Amino acid sequence: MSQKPAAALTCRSCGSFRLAGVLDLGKTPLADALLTEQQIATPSPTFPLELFFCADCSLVQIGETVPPDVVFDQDYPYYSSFIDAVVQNARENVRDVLSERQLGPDSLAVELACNDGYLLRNFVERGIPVLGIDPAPGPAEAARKCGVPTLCTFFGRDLAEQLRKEGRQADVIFGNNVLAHVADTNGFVEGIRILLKPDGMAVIEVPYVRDLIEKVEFDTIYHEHLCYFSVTSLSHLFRRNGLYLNRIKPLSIHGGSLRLFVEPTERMDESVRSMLAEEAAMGLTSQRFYEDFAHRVASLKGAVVGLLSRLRAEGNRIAAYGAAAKGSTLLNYMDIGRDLIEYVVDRNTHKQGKFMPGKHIPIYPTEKLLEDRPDYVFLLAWNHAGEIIRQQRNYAQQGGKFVIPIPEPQIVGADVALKSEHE
Ligand code: JHZ
Ligand code: ZN
Repeated sequence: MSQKPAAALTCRSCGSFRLAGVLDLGKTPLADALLTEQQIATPSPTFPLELFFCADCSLVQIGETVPPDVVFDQDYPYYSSFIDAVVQNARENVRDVLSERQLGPDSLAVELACNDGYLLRNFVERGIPVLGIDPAPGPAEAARKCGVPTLCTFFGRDLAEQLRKEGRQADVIFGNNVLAHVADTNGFVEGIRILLKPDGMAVIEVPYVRDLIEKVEFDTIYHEHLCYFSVTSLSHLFRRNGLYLNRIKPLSIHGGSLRLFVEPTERMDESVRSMLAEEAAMGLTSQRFYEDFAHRVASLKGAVVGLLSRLRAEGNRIAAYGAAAKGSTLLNYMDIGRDLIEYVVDRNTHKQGKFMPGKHIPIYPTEKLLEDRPDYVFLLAWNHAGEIIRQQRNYAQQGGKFVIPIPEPQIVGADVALKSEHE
């Protein structure tokens, strides 16, 4: 592992210079910057994508910060409501919060990065006031259309102060898959403290770095994701900003996530205590835990490219499913282009008709799979394998097969598609 020269980088959370390089994925284009036909004629910008570990607070992070207004621009294409598992997870999250907190017409539920309103509409339906905040114009407009009043802007300390002055403090603040995305990590967490009522609670979901490392989910590394959290690093981050990580619920969503319950008063329960102890015992808080990761990622590349190349050499046609941001990292790092994958399908209408960044593979509606019947479908959105395979059972019954790349390449056919229907 290379030790980063002290000059340039400091930890996004604790400010330490003691950052050690974990993995270098080279220079890649922005993962969600899907291209139009005109745009593929000119080269897209690429940015260094390198992962570091902080020896002081254990936070794993990338070095590069692409300006947030470039990442979350007019064309930001991620709309949560296209993914059943995400909608379902949000519904359960709200139901659980309401089962332990009495919220009514005088309460306020805020969501940071409310996207298209997939979560807050569960409160709107119950007559509980909400406020959505999201910097991406397309999803923010979609949220307003489903009845969620939404501020299209970035959240941080200043906005929190302003809302508080206006008397708009929150009983509950949700933030799913947003903490890793913000450039001013401490300012964002401090903003949560400012905006919360003294007896309020923040419910935050983040992908878990332990799953990333253990299951070689290297493709979840891209410029949108600045941080990759452990319980240890989170606990330091909240405490520094006057908040306490009191409870954790592990979730399987997005390859393995944590739902964090954070409050202005400390009352840490056993779920946090045991995970902190487990992380220390398994060495996740030391550089050594990350040492062979780069090697495991390189081996995975060999195995995936080897499999796809063999299938093509045998005369098979391969398409991919899911124009996911993670798919962009995978294709670019593994150098997989149109010679191996003919096209990608995706249910998100905002992505259809565009092209994958860097590799310029075209994106079509999912119906194309049944019409065209490629021999294999490569699951770029492997984290939704169950949902996708269930939905594509007709394709599978007609002989189509799926390739799941992570944690190791695996081919599945109709038997799995039919079995997963009953799960
Ligand atoms: P999916 C996103 O990452 C972006 P991505 C973001 N940066 C983040 O933090 C993580 O999520 C958590 C499509 N699909 O969820 C929809 C279907 O077409 O793996 C999506 O385009 N049909 C905010 O982009 C893509 O696949 C389906 O049935 O890596 C999946 O993207 C399903 C299930 C998905 O996230
Ligand atoms: Zn640190």
